[in-house]
Amino acid sequence: DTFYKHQTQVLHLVEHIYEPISSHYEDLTTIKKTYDPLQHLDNFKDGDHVKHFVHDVTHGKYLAHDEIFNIFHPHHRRQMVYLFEILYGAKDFDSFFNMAVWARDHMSPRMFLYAFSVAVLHRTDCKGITLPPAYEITPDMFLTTDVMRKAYQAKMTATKTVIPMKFTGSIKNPEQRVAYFGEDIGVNSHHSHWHMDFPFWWKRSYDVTKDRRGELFFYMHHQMVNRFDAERLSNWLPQVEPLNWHHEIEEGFAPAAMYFNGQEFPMRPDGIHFHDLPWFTVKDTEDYEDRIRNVIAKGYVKASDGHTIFLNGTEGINILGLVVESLDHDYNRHYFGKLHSNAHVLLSKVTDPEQKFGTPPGVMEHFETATRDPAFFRLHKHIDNLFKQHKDMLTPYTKEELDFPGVTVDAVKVVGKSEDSTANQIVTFFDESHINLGNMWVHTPEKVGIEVTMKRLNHEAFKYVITATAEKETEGIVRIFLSPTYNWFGQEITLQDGHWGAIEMDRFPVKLTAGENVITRSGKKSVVTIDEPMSFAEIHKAVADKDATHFHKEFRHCGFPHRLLVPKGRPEGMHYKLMVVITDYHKDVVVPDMDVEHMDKLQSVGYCGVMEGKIPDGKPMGYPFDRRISCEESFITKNMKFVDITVKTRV
Ligand code: CUO
Repeated sequence: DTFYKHQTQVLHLVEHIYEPISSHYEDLTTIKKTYDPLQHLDNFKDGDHVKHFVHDVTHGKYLAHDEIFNIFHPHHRRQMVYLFEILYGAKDFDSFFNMAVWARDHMSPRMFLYAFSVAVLHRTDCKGITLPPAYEITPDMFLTTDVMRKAYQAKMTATKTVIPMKFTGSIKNPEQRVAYFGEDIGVNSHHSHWHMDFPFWWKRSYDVTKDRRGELFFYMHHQMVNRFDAERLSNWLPQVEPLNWHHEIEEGFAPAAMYFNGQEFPMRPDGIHFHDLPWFTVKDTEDYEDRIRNVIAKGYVKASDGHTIFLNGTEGINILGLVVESLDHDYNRHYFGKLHSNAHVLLSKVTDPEQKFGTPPGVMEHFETATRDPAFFRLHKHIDNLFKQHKDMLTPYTKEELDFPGVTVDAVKVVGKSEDSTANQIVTFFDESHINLGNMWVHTPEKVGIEVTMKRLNHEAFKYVITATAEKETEGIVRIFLSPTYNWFGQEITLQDGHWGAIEMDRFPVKLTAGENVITRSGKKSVVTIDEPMSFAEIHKAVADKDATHFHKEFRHCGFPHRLLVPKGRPEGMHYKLMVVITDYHKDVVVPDMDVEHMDKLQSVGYCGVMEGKIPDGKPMGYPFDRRISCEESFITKNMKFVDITVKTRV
């Protein structure tokens, strides 16, 4: 019961985020009227912290209510982190919540929301509490201006309305063909959620394990880029080109969106060059990158305390991820700079580099909006190439390493659910996302529904059927990847070229009995995706029903949207290679006492890792396709099977 009470309180606090706390909620208004943080300093880890915070906020030193919170702005971030530390350090739930209520009405809504959300995600007494999807809390960060305007009209006139939203741009823009991916609200909330689970400003002193977070930074973005490339291919577009600091950014982008305070997101015309910012230059960025490239080429990094760490071990990729995202003091973060963050800022401010016109931040400076801009994928392709440079230097896996003695994969089949489905064919289609805007405003009469709909990619349910023979009873990990068969020119993609572009579909442990095994796995269970998040209304209902199944303590909210698991394909069918590899569970798993059942229960480990604890699969992410493959014949061992499948999009 306490849990449901807390869950409801959290929901109420993130409703109508741009308006003062609603007078509808008595408990919240009571706290608001009576709570004085200065009277409760002992309830926080650091009482002085609270004192300073209250002083600064009440003396107008914090970002004003109608200013735009930008996580990449050092002052904004410092303020947000300060609040986060107070909320995170509150000694019990009530102190945490009371302080949050106080803060909510005293500061910039999105700054509050960010600090509060990260605190909810990390406090042990908030385990199981579900935050509504970001696109319902701050729809303005996901919707276009015309849609928001229509929504306001509907609200003013209290008219029930369904507003269809179009993707930005016009038919003249080839990038428009893949807007359904970059502008998908699920992709954007996944990306923003990932960055809340793994904040780049996270401090070691918070004492929370973020296992292999540098590697996850590489891998999650690597997979997003690979998936974007696959979507491009299915729309007859070539692979995304990595950004180059000295070439023009060919494609412009017009977000057609407006901040809550009425300022427009800046647009970028075609063909702009990077410009120096007053506080760092393009040359700085290049220099930092050169230093990273040198370290990769040498194969070791000097830690801040002077000792040498070689990058050719399994830790190598993780360290590089930390360096590129500038996460860890251990690896000379001043020497390597903030390559990735600075690149986001350079792109975002490219049209007003000197801030002459006071242009607000571009989409690249918010994790909720970044992937809308095709340049996001170009930037991340560029960053991804650094990681590729490192992986290419590692010795390719040998046959002995790749093999799983005694285990053979005999056959692999994909079976669709629908009546007309053919074997080894997956059908994709477009349906609609719905966003309820009811939570934007307090004074919307309850009965008035204001909803936005937009096209979204989806696919029919399917399952994998894998036949494998084992000489004796054993346990394995099944790793499933998808890779386009032909490139943009229509030439067959070899494994030598194509391994880096492999898309991870699933990874799960299995028990194998001696003899023949038929492994059936539903696509739905994929360890890289999550189901559609519960809406505000659904969470409220689940609370009212006290339906505990929705609030499992281990439940993960980070993960790629399940409906985008399968790339779109083409109307006539597009060829893909489905690559299935079974490896030795006992060699791979690095968590003692982790049994198959337990490991199989972990959700969305693929791109989001384990929230607090170790990732059981010790193999490098992307294994065995992460390293160079010099020759296809010598790579494929009998514990692997590649089959041709088609992805057909229904029009
Ligand atoms: Cu996710 Cu660049 O890290 O956006």
